[in-house]
Formats: sequence, C-alpha cells, structure tokens
Amino acid sequence: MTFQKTPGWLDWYAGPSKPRFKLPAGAVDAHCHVFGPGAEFPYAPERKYTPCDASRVQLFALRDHLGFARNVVVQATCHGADNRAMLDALRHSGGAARGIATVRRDIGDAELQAMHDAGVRGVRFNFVKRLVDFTPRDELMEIAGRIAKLGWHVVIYFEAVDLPELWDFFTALPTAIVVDHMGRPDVTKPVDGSEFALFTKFMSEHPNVWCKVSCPERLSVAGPPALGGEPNPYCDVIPFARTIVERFPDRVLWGTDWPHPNLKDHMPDDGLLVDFIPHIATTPERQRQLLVDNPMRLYWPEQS
Ligand code: 0GY
Repeated sequence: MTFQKTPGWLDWYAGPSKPRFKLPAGAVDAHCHVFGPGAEFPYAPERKYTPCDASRVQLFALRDHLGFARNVVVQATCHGADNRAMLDALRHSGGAARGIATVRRDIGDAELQAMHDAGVRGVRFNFVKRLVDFTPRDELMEIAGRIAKLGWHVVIYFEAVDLPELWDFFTALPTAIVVDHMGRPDVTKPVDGSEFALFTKFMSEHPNVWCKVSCPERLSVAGPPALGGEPNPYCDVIPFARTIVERFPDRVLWGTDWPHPNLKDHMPDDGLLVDFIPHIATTPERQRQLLVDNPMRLYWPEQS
C-alpha cells in the first residue's frame, strides 16, 4: 500500500552530526518511534497524520551513530493500536529495545503476554486532542488494571493546560506513570509560575511519576541552535528541564523523539539534540542517572 504524506510534512534529518557530548556507556534513547514502512506496516485508518517512513533499520543506525546502546520504541498514533511495526523493531533489536504499546480493551491476555515476551513494558495513553479521538476513562482504567499485573507502566502524553482536568484520573492509576515531554509546558510562561508548579507538585506528591525531559525542539519558542552551534540551544526550555532533573534525579528519562512527528518549523539535527543534554543534566552523575541508571531500572531491571 502506498501513502501520501500529510502536506507540509517535514522528513527526518538525514546525516545528523556526531554529538560533541559523549554519551555515557549504556545510554538509552527512551523515547523514539518507528513509522512503517507503510508498504509493510500500513498506517492506521483512524490516524490524524500520515508521516514519512522511518524504519527500524534507520532507527538502529541513528542509535549507533549517536552513541546510544538501547532504545525504547513508543507506539506512534499514526499506527493506532496496530503495534506490528513497533513489535517488529523490538524483535529485531537483539534485546536492545523495549516498547510501549497502544491497546484497546478487547485485547486478549495471550496477545499481551506475546507483547511482553517481545519486550513491551508499558502502554501509552494519549490526551493530546489533535492526535487521537477520545477514549472513555473507564476503558483506560480497565487497561491499566490489566497491564499492572504484567509489571508494566503507563506512559501519558498531555498538554500542561489539561493537567488540572486529568489530575484525578492520573493519580488513580495503579502503576508507575511516565510523562512524555515534561507534560508539554508552555515555556513562554515563567518556570516558577502556577502552571509548571502544578506539574512539579504532581511529581513531588506522587513518587510513582517519572518524566521524560525530552523534546526541546517541540517545546521551544526560541528555536534551535544556530549553524555552528551556539552555547544555549533551545535556551527557553533549559530552565524547565533542568528544574525537573535537579528535583527528581532518579525519575527522569531522555529520548530523541526521532523521527520527530508533526514538527512544522524545523527538523532537528539529532546530534545537536544530544548536545542539549549537558545543559539540563549538568554533572556526570546526573547524566548517568538520566541516560543509564533510570531507564535501565524501568526497562531492563533484570540487568540493572
Ligand atoms: C511525540 C509527539 C507527537 C506525536 C506522537 O504518537 C504520536 O503521534 O507522539 C506530537 O505530535 O506531539 O511524542 O513524538
């Protein structure tokens, strides 16, 4: 089957630079996706966008180029609850990838177990309205109860303005919770303002909540580093990410978000994205927690 990309779609950046920041040995890219290829793994009929293809082979080449050892492949909404592309990536990773799936309430126990055997360790609940149709909360809570028995966690994706309305649902979840992209703060608002304070309260009052301090390229208004690299890439995101890393050093994760769905203005050079890390995790100890110790504890506990 052939697919036409969404008009204006930005393809991922081929030929990323080699990062100047040397990742610690065993670093995990804890948020990335595979898209298709559509001819092999068709995009879901209910999708809100049609991306360019981004295969597991291309993902693993990027992993090696940047210096990561492992990936966590997160099911993207363009594949709906058809997890075949993500599972195929896990099964071809030689144990170097874990996965986050999207499932519906009618999924059987045998299918959940097969996903576990392939390396899935969580499900994603997406509340970003432009990406998904509404799923009733009781369906999500039922799924959370079932996957809790496998020792999985729930990854949540939402925007900061929606946290008050989602608070009761999130705090009732029976598993560990991993927040995508810091709960998408509006970085034009003050880092010590009420909106971000609610997010840090969410983390401080609930020790089961983890956070990906990822996606400066998605959150920034200031924009990317200038060509040749300037000292503070995505400088407006740094205070938010650094606050979370410093306050919750043992519950933070980092990921590239490759192949960067739905970016409108620029496509990041993934090498420069890696160079963002020492701006938010400023010591070797914090960097090791963010990139190795924390993701290993969550995704490869048997090896950590
Ligand atoms: C991300 C962000 C986005 C998209 C998805 O699954 C997805 O479609 O995650 C987005 O558009 O903000 O995490 O990659």
